[in-house]
Amino acid sequence: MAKKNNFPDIVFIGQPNSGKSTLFNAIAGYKAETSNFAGTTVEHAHSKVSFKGNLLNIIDLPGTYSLNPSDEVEKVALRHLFVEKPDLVVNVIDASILGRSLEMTLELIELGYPLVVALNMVDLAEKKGIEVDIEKLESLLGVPVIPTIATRGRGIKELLDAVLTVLHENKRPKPINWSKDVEDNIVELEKLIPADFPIVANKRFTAVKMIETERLVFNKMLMEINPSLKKSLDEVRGELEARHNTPAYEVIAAERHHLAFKIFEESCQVTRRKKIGWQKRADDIIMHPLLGYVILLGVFLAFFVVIFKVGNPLEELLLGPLNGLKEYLAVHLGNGLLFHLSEGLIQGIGGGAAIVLPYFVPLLFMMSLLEDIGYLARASFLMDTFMHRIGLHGNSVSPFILGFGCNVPAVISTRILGSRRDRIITTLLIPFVPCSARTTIILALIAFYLGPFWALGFYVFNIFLLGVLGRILSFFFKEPSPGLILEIPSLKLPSLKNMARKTFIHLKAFIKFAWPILIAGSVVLAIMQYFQLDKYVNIALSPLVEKALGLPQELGVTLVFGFLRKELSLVMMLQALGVDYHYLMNAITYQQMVIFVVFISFFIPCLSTVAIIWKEIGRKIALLSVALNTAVAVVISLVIRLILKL
Ligand SMILES: Nc1nc2c(ncn2[C@@H]2O[C@H](COP(=O)(O)OP(=O)(O)OP(=O)(O)O)[C@@H](O)[C@H]2O)c(=O)[nH]1
Ligand SMILES: [Mg+2]
Repeated sequence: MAKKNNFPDIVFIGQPNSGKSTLFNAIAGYKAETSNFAGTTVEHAHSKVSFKGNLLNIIDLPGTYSLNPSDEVEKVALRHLFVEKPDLVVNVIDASILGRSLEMTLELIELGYPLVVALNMVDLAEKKGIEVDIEKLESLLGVPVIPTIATRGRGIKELLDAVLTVLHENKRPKPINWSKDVEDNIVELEKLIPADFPIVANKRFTAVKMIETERLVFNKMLMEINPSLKKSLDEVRGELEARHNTPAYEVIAAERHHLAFKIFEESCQVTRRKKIGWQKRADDIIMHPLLGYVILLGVFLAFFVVIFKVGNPLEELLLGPLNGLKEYLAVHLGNGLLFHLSEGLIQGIGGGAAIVLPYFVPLLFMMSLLEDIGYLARASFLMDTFMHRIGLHGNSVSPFILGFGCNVPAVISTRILGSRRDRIITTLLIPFVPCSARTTIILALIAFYLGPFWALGFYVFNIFLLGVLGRILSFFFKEPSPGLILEIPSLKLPSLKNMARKTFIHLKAFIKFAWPILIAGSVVLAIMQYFQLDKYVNIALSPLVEKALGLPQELGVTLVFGFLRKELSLVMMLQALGVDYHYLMNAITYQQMVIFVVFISFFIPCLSTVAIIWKEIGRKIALLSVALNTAVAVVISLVIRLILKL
């Protein structure tokens, strides 16, 4: 692969099954591309990754046992290493078989490219009772060693930090020390290599490989290009072989093997299986490929319980006195403009309070709790593969979960996403997540009149729609820089102070910006009602409401109220039709009811959501969100109307 750009090339190299591809996928995610090595059919994956403002080109090489190629695939991988000369090598090694793995690390040290060791599978090593003293290993090897668990995304951030440091310092590893006689032979041969000789990496590495790879093509080639050097090489090698009474390549291999095991023994303690701490045991369950998802589902359901067991009753409790106040004012102020104004004011203030206290605070508090104990990062990691399908990263999962409670804190929480692109896509998708207000409508209408299975079906359809829209949006918002490197922190007990602080920071954005807009919007609507402008709204909306959707004309104005707060649509609908909830079906047909719910669910996000998108992401995206939701609502409602007709 020719270098087309000036991003540093980082190759992952290591023995087969050391976890290179797992590590690569955890970093590169959905942006990975595969291509063949020039002139071969051997595939490799590569991806541009942005990390802390640096673009890195990461390449996942096929596994190789050593730097002496033994089959075609290894040859291709190594030719890439030798010819393309990456800017940095990440040697991925299996910590549970450290001694054997270090032999190749030693070879890479000789190669002399900037090097970082990813000590992968430390979980397996630990289970085997191998405890690695990382600092000791680093000092023995002279290169940074970063413990990782690729399957759980652990250590990836630290690994990339080390990569950046080594790149910036352009630090190269110091050559290893051979025994005196081998060292002498290497130095001797090094001196014999002429200046114009095509060396690999450095003369020393070339000299070692010349001695070591007797039977390989390398030496046949040498015969042709430099017969006199070949002669000297044979002499040096002969000397070494005579002294050790073994083939030269075995001398080198044995020394390297010996050195690798010495380093292994000095840096590792093999104990009897120790008792594993609670954090690790908890991690085994939380990140379990099956149980992990069951737990995630449980957490998700717990959110629902909080929303409906705490949020809903709290909301009613709050709105009760406000409604009382409205009635009181109605009696004392009559039906004049003053009453309508104060009604609008109460509506706006109450509406904001009914979002903040019952939903916003508990939801954000729970989310901060999950973040604080370290669960959120793990949930994101579990959802990463799934989220990649819709063009996002795993960490978009927490805004979505929040969205089921209330879209407003969900939009604010997209601040945690790394890139603006991810923030935009996630934000555009959030209004399609049925928030508690919409769930109330779905339950009150679909579940009540058609049965719980229809409501569930609606939910499933909704999630499916999210996926489809995600794919479509990620197609439009292509961006060269991906960039999610999850830091998987250790599990720990939560800090109340931290949680309160985070909740408050997020709350501020709503109180200062969205709430005033909500109040103003409510007052404007109240004034409209006073001047009986709703008639005109109904007439203006009738092409959509009556002609396209086949709903009664009077429902037009309920859509406008739905814009203030989604569940207001329900109340306003009953009011507009002039019926009691239980007699709703006398006024409209089942078809109309379904279409109404579908339309209300998907059509423009509520005013608070639009306001918060405006504030957090920008005006254009807020308008785009309104347009997208309206378009999707119209299309889906029309399709459903067509289906129901048939
Ligand atoms: N327990 C544990 N398993 C891991 C870890 N990293 C990778 N694995 C598993 O190890 C196996 C091999 O991982 P790969 O990523 O395919 O290894 P590779 O180095 O790309 O292998 P080759 O491409 O064949 O050289 C997979 O089953 C992974 O799930 C880890 O840190 N801990
Ligand atoms: Mg692989």
